[in-house]
Amino acid sequence: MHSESARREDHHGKGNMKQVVISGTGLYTPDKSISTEELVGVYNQYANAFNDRNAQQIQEGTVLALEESTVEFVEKASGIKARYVLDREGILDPNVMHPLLPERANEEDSIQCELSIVAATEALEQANRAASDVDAVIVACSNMQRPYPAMAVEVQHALGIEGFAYDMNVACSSATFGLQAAADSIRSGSARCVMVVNPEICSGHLEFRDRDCHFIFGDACTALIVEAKESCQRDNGFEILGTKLSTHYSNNIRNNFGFLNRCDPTGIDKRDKLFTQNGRKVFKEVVPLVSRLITEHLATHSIPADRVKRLWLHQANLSMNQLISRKVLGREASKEEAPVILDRYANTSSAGSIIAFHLHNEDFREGEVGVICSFGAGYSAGSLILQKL
Ligand code: CO8
Repeated sequence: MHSESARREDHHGKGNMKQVVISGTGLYTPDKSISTEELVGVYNQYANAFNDRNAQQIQEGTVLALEESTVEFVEKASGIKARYVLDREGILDPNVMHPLLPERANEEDSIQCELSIVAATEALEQANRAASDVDAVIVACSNMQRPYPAMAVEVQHALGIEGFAYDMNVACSSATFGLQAAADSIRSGSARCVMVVNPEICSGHLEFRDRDCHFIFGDACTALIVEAKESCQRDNGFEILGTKLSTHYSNNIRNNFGFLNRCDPTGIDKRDKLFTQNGRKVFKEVVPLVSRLITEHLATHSIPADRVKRLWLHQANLSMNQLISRKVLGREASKEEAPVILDRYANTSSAGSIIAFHLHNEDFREGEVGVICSFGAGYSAGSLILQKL
């Protein structure tokens, strides 16, 4: 393959390029959780109150009655049984139905910074690194709680890190895109050790009053330390054999909230200022896109599917993951081969595949190979082939 197109196809650590490793991972899990039963309960209280309030219009046919949500549907359609959240009270109050997270003064750590520090501290410990060893921070997630100063610069400051930091947003693929940026920085020499953090507060951009999606998301934060193999302080991390990213424009997952429409005087459709999706289309279109991405990526590295010990997939929908694994492996994947954390965490956007990796890699032996793969709005998808050192 022509070298330039090979570089575009896949960023890998062969030839005279520096070998790059993930030397540590960390996870922040909120201490509060909401079961699907509780969430369905509050939705149904809201729906029944709405129907009572609009009984006459419903009878006249000018307003559509809201149907009840059911635990059976949610568990069957998505595989989600519970989700961790930063605030239960607001979400479970039928008169509020969103997290109550008071704004903080400029002098205080922001919420995303606070979560990032917890996950980052665990990742640093695992990597046998101090914050002073890190020289770049990438905060990569679906939504930043403010546009600037960058959350990443705040995290950098809070941890006492020198060097540079920046935010990036590629929705559910933010972590894999951030990891490729980190690996590229190390190979190019612009950084020696990079921290990638994914503080996902999905409950803040979810409409809990929408029956079609009220159950989908949860909150969590992941962190990873990426560095050159030659100077790594841990001898049993994971080498990044290659990264491959792919994007295709789609309107099927959107959030139109932005600085130009905050005070929209026409108030066209406030519902579009939170997460919206055409879930069925996403399912249909993303499954082939992602299975092709992983299959082609493995082929670039001459790695047959049966050499892959584990797929740490984005956690959006159980059937979706089962289908993707089946297409990649050519057979059903066991729970060990494609671990699921969706049942307890729900979809935590970019943190999902990293949570699966963080919680399910201890049994890897030297030379064994696994794939982290994310997918989501954009559409965006990212694949990382990892080999245990
Ligand atoms: N309870 C009972 N019934 C329901 C409910 C409910 N809660 N919701 C819908 N139904 C009904 C519908 O009314 C419909 O009824 P009918 O057949 O009579 O019309 C029936 O169930 C089927 O509805 P759907 O077609 O909507 O259901 P699906 O089987 O498609 O399942 C899912 C819905 C679970 C949403 C599924 O489509 C899915 O998971 N799709 C993939 C989604 C996905 O991967 N999205 C990626 C999003 S991640 C991302 O990138 C965004 C990042 C930004 C983070 C945002 C944070 C907030």
